[in-house]
Amino acid sequence: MKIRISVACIFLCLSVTACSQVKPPEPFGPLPSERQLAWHEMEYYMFVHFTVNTFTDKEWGYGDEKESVFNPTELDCRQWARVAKEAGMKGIIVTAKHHDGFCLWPSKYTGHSVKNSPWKDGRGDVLRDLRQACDEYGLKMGVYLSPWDRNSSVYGTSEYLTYYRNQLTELLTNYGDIFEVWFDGANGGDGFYGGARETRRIDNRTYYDWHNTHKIVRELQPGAVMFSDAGPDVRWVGNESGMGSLTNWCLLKKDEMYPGGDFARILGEGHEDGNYWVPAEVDVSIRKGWFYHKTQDSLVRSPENLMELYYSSVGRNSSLLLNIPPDRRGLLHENDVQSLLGFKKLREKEFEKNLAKGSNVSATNTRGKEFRASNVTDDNPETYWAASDQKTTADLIIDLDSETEINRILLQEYVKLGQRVQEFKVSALVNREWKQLIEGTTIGHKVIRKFPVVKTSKIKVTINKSKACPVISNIELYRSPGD
Ligand code: FUL
Repeated sequence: MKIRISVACIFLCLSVTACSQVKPPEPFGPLPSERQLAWHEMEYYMFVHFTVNTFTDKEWGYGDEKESVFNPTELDCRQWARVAKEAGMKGIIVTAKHHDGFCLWPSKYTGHSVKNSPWKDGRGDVLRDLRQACDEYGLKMGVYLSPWDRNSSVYGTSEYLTYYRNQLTELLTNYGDIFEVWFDGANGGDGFYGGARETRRIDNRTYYDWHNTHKIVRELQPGAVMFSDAGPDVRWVGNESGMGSLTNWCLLKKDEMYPGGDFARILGEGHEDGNYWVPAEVDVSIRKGWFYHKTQDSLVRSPENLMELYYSSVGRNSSLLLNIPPDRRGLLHENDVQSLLGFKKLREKEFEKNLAKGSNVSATNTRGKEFRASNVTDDNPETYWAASDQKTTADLIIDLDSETEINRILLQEYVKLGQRVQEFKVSALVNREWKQLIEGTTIGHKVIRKFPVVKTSKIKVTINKSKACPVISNIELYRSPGD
């Protein structure tokens, strides 16, 4: 009898333990790869446009520039890296080759490069210097290799593909780990083309045979993401003015797209029903131009303007690739540096204290103890709150303990399980009633939203619509000094 009771007890205990171990939600839809997840974490990094254009005062070089024009007097990649680091950036992407075809490294495959310039008597290599500087400052490095080459005599023929891939191979073999390869979409037109001085048009759907070029990147740099209008890993946001889209899916039907196509709106919003994970990157310049022009020294974006860019990029589920063009010395100009560092200070003040950190959170639905609501305020990106399967709406109530002034909210989905939320709103308890502060659509990796200051002891985040049970990893609240 005694034995039978003990067996029954053990059985009961085992089943209770089994029941309390609720399974995590099944992943939903396309998911980010490891390399994309690492990229999502970067959020803010520097673009460097530098080539013969810096010395000829152009934005697009024709391709006939003499190598001798490239002659920076104080080129110092360590200054670029030091500034990037101090500004809080995580990496630097450099125009290894822009449309003019001039190479910032001594490529074996052309004479149109630093090796025939007076800089360091032709023995210099900007890529090598940048690699060393990035390593010294703990930054990642990326390369821009323009597919359009207005210098190359073979541009427009199949021979050019070999040339392009050889150059890509040099860049991906000789300069350490590359985090992003940037394929821009400007394609074909008039140019020098080895002296032909003519217009060459290519069919950007077929000419580049991107599939085989992508294979080279995967093989040589498996950790690198590839950027272009249509991915494959990171997509253009569809404008160069710094505007991410409020609705921003990390999903894209990329097979229907190609670099240089007319897809601006789709690129902003992504496809809600997209079949690949291809998040958006906002590329924008601190000046009007991408390259340095003395006439723009007084037209550098202010710290406040950069702060707005941050909200419209990182705050809208995108990353911010901010261009700071070195001047003819080869240095980032003092005005740009001042603005960048001013922006860093503003950002620190803007997000000085996360008022939700450690707060108790309750939810109208919770999947199980392991997925409890307070996971969203525990400052651990690996824990999350999730609702039960089939539940696609829920409220999360953050208890701030006492009346607190708030005017910013930051939300993150646990994107390793897919992007799910389609509609949400945020309310505050004011005079015992819920007052709506904002409404939104997508969340994804990160959304940061502003609203007028409200004094409250409770904030409610309502998920109104989600493709599958919502999975939220982080919520932060701030009282920023900004509007
Ligand atoms: C575009 C180029 O045409 C511009 O010159 C610049 O490099 C920008 C970032 O990408 O496609």
